[in-house]
Amino acid sequence: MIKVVFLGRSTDVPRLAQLARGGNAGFAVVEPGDPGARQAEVAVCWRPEPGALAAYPRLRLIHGIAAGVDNILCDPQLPRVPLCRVVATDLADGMSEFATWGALLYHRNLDRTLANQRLHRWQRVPQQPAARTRVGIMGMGVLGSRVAADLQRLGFSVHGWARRPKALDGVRCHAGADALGPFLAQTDILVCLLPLTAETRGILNRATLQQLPRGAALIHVGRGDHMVTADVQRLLEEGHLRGALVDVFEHEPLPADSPLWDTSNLIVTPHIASTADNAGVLEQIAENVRRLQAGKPLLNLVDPALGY
Ligand code: NDP
Ligand code: OXD
Repeated sequence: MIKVVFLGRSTDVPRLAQLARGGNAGFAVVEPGDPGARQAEVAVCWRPEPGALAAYPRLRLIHGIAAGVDNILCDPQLPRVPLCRVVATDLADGMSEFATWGALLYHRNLDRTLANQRLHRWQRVPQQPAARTRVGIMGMGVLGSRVAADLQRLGFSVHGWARRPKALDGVRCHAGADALGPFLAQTDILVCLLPLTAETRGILNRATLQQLPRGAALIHVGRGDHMVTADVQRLLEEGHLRGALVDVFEHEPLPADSPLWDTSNLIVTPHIASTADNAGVLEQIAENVRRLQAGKPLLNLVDPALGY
C-alpha cells in the first residue's frame, strides 16, 4: 500500500493523520520517525520544517491541508514534485460568512455604534443602501469570487482585482498591476483574499492603502505577510483607515505582547475566517492519492512558478 507521511508544525496535521488511521483512507499513514517512513511517496503537510520534505527520496506528491501553500513553497529545498492544495465548498461558505460579517459591520456603521455604546452615547449613525457601499476584493480566485458573488447578491457594489481578467455577473473586474490604483480609488471596504507570493508580499502597505478613499475599511483574510503592520497602524491613527478587521498575522499565534491587540479600530481574530472540515480535506487527499496511483490528472494543482 502506498505510504503517506504526515508532517508539519500544526496540530491539524496529527489530527488528520489520526483520522486517516481510523478510517479507510486507502493508504498507509506514517509519521517521520516510523520505520519505513523514508519510503513515503506522498507527503501531507502544513508548515513543514525547511528541508524536511527533502528527506523523502521517493516522494511523488506533496499535498497541503489548506487553501494557501505559501507555508510549503517557502522551503528552499522543496522537492520538485506536484503540489496540491485544498479547495472546499465549506471553506468558501465560511469565508463568505466572515467577509459578509465584516462588510456589514462597516457598511452598517456597527463599529461606530459599538464605540458609542461604550460612551453611553445614543447616536443614530447615518445608514445608506448597500448599493452605495463599494466593496473591493483583492484576489478573485475560488474564495474571492465566491465572496464577490455573495456580497453582490446582498446588494453591495462589488468589484474585484486579480492578475488576469475575469467575467463575473454583476461584478466589475480589474486585472493586473496597472489596474490596482483605479480599483483602490473606488473601494470603501477592501477585502484581501490574495495568496502570499513574491509579488503580493507586503502589498497592504502605506503606498497602496493610501490610494483608498479616506475613511475606508480593511478586511484582511489573506496572509499576515501581505500587511505592513506599522503602515496599517499609522493609517488607522491618521484616520485614513476607519477600521481594520485582521484575521492573519506575520507571527501566529499573535504574541500576547503584540501592540496589535490594543490598536484602536483594529479587530483581531485568530485565523478563524474559515476552515475546511477535516473529513473533507482527507477525502481530497485520498482522491489525489488514488489519481496519482492511477496516473490520472491531480486535482487542485498549484503552479509553483506563480506561487498559488
Ligand atoms: P486562488 O488561488 O483560488 O485565488 C488567488 C487569486 O489571487 C486569483 O484570483 C489570482 O489571480 C489572484 N492573484 C494572485 N497573485 C496576484 C497578483 N500578483 N496580483 C493580482 N491578483 C493576484 O486562492 P483562494 O481563493 O483559494 O485562496 C486565497 C487565499 O486566501 C489563500 O492563499 C490563503 O492565503 C487565504 N485563506 C485564508 C483563510 C483564513 O482563514 N484566513 C482560509 C483560506 C484561505 P488570477 O485569478 O488572475 O490567477
Ligand atoms: C488556508 C487557511 O489557507 O486556513 O486554508 O488559511
